[in-house]
Amino acid sequence: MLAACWFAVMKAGGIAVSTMPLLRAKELKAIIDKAQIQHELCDARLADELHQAMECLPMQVQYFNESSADSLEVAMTSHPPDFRNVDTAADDTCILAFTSGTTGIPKATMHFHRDVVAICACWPRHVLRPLPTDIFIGSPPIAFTFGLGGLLLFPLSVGASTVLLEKVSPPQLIEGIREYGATILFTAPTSYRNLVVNGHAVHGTSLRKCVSAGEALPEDTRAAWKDATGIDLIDGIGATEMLHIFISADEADSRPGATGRPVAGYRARVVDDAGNPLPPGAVGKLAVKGPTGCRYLADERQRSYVKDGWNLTGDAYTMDADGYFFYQARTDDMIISSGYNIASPEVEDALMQHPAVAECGVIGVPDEERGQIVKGYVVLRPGYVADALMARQLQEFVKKTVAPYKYPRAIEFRTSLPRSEAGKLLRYRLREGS
Ligand code: 3UK
Repeated sequence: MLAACWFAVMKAGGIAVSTMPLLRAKELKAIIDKAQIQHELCDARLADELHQAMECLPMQVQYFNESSADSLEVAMTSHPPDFRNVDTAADDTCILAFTSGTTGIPKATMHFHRDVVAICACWPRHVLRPLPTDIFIGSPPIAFTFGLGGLLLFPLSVGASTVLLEKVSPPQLIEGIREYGATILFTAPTSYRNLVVNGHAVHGTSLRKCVSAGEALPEDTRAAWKDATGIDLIDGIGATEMLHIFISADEADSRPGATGRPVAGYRARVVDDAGNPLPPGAVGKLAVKGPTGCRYLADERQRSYVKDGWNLTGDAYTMDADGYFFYQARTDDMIISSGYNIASPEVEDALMQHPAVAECGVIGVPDEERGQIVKGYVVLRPGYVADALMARQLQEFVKKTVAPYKYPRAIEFRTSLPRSEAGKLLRYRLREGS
């Protein structure tokens, strides 16, 4: 089954990928413009959305998943099955991957043919170590480079197979794992958290390796997954700009609370605002260097992402004396309240340890006296009542679990939280609404 996304051929040759349903017409138009798309392959079920975005843009569109005489399926039958490979150079751009846009207008990152080969030679070979007999499955769309690597490039690069599910909610993932005998699962921390509820359904299946990326992995999610399934999660931080994972640890090498160490081929360090390396234990900006790196297409923001050859991912990290990297927050998710630095994810982790909390998101909101105060948005588990008493209980719980000054002075109950299709919490949406 082909996931519901579209592929478009750019003027320069190569492919721009994006998943349509999550994009508003405005964003889609910006992507089409930026990549100078000339030909598109689109799922027929998404034709209306594509039309809205296209307006007078001159493009050739071919639809698939439809029965008409001009469908892609029919067009393919008139072509011979063998073809000559296009002659490409290692440093030709082959992918324009659009950033997931958690902060605003999507940026296009250019990746070369050699980058695609490099990501297959680094993290999978040294951390995941898949076998040709493995069957990959997961939730990220292949238009997101986490999914592109995990569900397409990595399995194919070792001769393994992959299951591309169209719908990837927890019950559908479990069904897919059972039906196809999947052995390697790729998904985001929230998805593991939701899957844990059905952990027994995963227990005893063919699943042998589970990869978490896209957001920080809370320790209690890691522990709950291990309890429910017996499998140790493999955490890894990647970025669209870097194409795939560059800090990670395998099951045997992981350390509580740490993302891991730089993947073979990559170097990483924690730096201050001037770019100077900081000693172990200090919180600073994560800087990485390796065979892949950021190349924004025609975007001023290149200058702030890459400095002196180091990629600045926008994450605050610390490193311990053994070279393990510990995630703190996105640098713009550091809350400064009465002069204290408070990392949103640390408060979220604490809230999530409370049995009443199903999901939560923490941001800083403006406050006259303190500059900012910590505010928590909480989705309760069924059976708990969203009232002032519950808010007070959660506040007391955070005071005891982390530190009194980090507790959320404001709590708002919600029935759901804004997330990207890849499962990432969209804190900027919470900020917009605060
Ligand atoms: C955050 C993490 C803590 C971090 C991605 C694997 O997520 C991917 O790419 P994006 O461009 O976002 C990048 C940012 O997401 N992040 C990702 N993984 C982790 N934070 N722990 C993690 N394990 O802020 C990073 O800068 O959407 C992930 C492979 C390919 C990818 N594109």
